This record gives sequence, structure tokens and C-alpha cells, in this order.
Amino acid sequence: MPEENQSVDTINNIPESGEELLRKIAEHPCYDKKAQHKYGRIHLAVAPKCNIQCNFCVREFDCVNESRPGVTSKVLTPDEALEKTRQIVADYPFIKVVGIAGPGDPLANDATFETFELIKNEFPELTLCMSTNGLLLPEKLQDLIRVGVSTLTVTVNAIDPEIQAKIVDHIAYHGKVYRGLEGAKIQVKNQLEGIKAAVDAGLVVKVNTVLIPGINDKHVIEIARKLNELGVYIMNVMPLINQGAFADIEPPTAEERKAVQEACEPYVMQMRHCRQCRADAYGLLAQDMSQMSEERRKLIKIQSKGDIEKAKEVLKTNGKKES
Ligand code: CLF
Ligand code: SF4
Repeated sequence: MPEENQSVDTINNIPESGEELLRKIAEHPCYDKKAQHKYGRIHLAVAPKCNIQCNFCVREFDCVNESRPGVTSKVLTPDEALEKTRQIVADYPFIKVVGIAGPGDPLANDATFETFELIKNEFPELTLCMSTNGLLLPEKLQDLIRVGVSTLTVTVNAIDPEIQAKIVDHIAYHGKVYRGLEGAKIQVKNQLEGIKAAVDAGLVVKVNTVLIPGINDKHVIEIARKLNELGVYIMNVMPLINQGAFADIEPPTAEERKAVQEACEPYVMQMRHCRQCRADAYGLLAQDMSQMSEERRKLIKIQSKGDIEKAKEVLKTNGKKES
């Protein structure tokens, strides 16, 4: 079994490829393990509301399905998010991906679409990325395509509604609250339909699965088989961080998680370098600059600018040699 997920140049199952999509994947730090040391992402925390209640979620913190549990990101308006993007992309040109990953569910917040539209108009070359619990995916997919999202993460913790009902307490859907199995059936159906439609539309889909011992650990392999059928590009098996109603469940060990990833690998490529970022993280995955001192950030800024100057010099010299 390979130790780490493959890189874009060894993968052929890109749905609706094309040069532009290949470039986006090769520059996406979450989708291509080789890109993680070269390219960064900025997360814009514009989406505070959520429409479901996972049993491991404590609402005052960021969404646990994509972000690091136990941290709270400051919510921005779409205009503030655009301004932040302007500043950060100018200072750190290695940032190629703009993601919205919470603090709640991005599809449950109109600000998500407004923000993507602002970013797409000003920075058409950046990759737009989003993560969701998938409940609203079938009905919002066209809007996501319209605003230019090309890489999408859906959290799928179970495809069997009986298991899903143990993980999500209730959902709020079209003005009504559905509990237990009833809610789980709606969510699983929408997640799977939404993923299929997203893949068919040419988005590159990643699935996050929170590994919860005693609840879905034996079931994750069935999820992986289904993802293969649906054409999902990559799967990220994340360890449970026990909080909320699941505070008493022991999280999986590193070995247990590795064994699950190896069992899933034949069906869908595995992501093994996730950092469980904050909903307001930016920089390289291993170097969240939202948590750095001003001095350290300045140093990275100088280095990035220096790299650009050096690259320009090289290009000039090469040009002279050729002429
Ligand atoms: Fe952000 Fe997520 Fe897009 Fe990456 S993060 S929305 S796919 S740009 Fe990446 Fe962070 Fe892991 Fe997410 S390391 S938590 S997988
Ligand atoms: Fe919490 Fe995220 Fe689940 Fe919503 S989808 S309840 S924010 S973990």
C-alpha cells in the first residue's frame, strides 16, 4: 500500500479534466500532496450558520467536519473577506486557493455565494474551494457552479441512515426539523445525489469522513466503495475529536486510522496530510499564518517577494540568452 496519497501526475481519474482543471489540482495543497509545501490557501470565515446538529459539535466553535475542533474564527462580511483576500494574495502570492469552510455550513449562508462572486470577479485565476455537510447540495449546486467553485468537499460520515442517525441528532430542512432516522435518510440521500451531480458537472470532489470508533469505524470501507462508484477524487479520513455528546468516545489511535485508510485506498485515493485547519486559516497547510506573530509573517512576505524578484531576474537573463 502506498504510504501517502498520490500526486496529480500519477492520477488519471479526474472527472472532466482539461488543462485548467489539472493546473488547479496541481496547485491545490489539499488535493495534491506535492502542492502542500509550495502553495497555500486562504479560508474566509463568512458562514456562521449551520442547518444540522452533529453529535460531536459544540456550536460556539468551528465546524468539526472540516476544521480543527475547539477553535473559534471571527466571522467576516463578504466585503471584509474580499479586502482580506486582496491584502493576503498581494503579500503572499503562493496562495492559490480561496476556501470557505465555516465556521458553520457554507451552503446554509448566503454570504458564501456573495463572497465567492466578489473573489471570482477580482481574482479569476484563483481556485475557489468549499466544504459542506451536503444537506443543501442538490439545490445549491447550480449556484456553486455559477460563482465559480471548482473543488468541493462533502462530509460523509455514513451512507447507512441507521448509522448516520447515531452521528447527527437533527437536521433543519426547508423550514422543518427532522430528528433521528428521518433526518438521516434525507441527509444521506442529498449528500449522495449532490456528490453525483457535482462530479457529473466537472467539479473535483473530496470527501471528509470523521472516524468514530464504535459508531462508523467498520462502515467506512462501505463509504469508500460508494465514493469509487460516484467518481470522488480523494477521501480524507479524519480522527474524531471527542466533544459534545460524543465526549466519552475514545478517539481512534493513529494505527487504527492508518488501517482504515489502507483498507479504503483500493477504492479511493486517500489524503494523509490534512491539518484540520481553522475556518480562518491562511498560508501553507503546515504553517497557518493566522496564528503567527507579525514579525514571522513579515519575514515570509519578504521571502515571497524576494522569490518573485529572483524569478523575474532569471526570466530576464534567459530572455537575453535566447535573443
Ligand atoms: Fe480549505 Fe478544505 Fe478547500 Fe483545503 S482545507 S476548504 S479542501 S482549501 Fe485541507 Fe485544511 Fe484538511 Fe480541509 S488541510 S482541513 S482538507
Ligand atoms: Fe457542527 Fe459542522 Fe456538524 Fe454543523 S456540520 S453541526 S457546524 S460539525
